[in-house]
Amino acid sequence: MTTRHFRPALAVAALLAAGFAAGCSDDGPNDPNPPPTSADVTATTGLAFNPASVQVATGGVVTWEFEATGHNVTFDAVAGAPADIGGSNADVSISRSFATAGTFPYECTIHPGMSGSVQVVGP
Ligand SMILES: [Cu+2]
Repeated sequence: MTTRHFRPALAVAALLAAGFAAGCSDDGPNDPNPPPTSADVTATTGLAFNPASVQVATGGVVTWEFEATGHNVTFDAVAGAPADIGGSNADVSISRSFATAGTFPYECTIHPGMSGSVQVVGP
């Protein structure tokens, strides 16, 4: 009889423990992983920015690594966008820092449809 009384108690304890564990997991959004301070984008010979979208923290740096085909990075007219990487750039890496939070779409004006965006997150 004694053990029968203990078993439900143990089951309740186990459920409470599981509940606490789930509660801890749910606290995750209160302490999200911060966005990275840097990101790399490859401007490929296949006429694409890879990845097409990157995210960095405010003040973060994005480096475009230009492969053998010449490309540029021309930002949409969005307040806070950094200077364009104009002209035709091949076999070189060029960085821009992003001081302002927001979403900054860009394109390569040499290759219609070749576009990407940088999302800058945080205060
Ligand atoms: Cu291009």
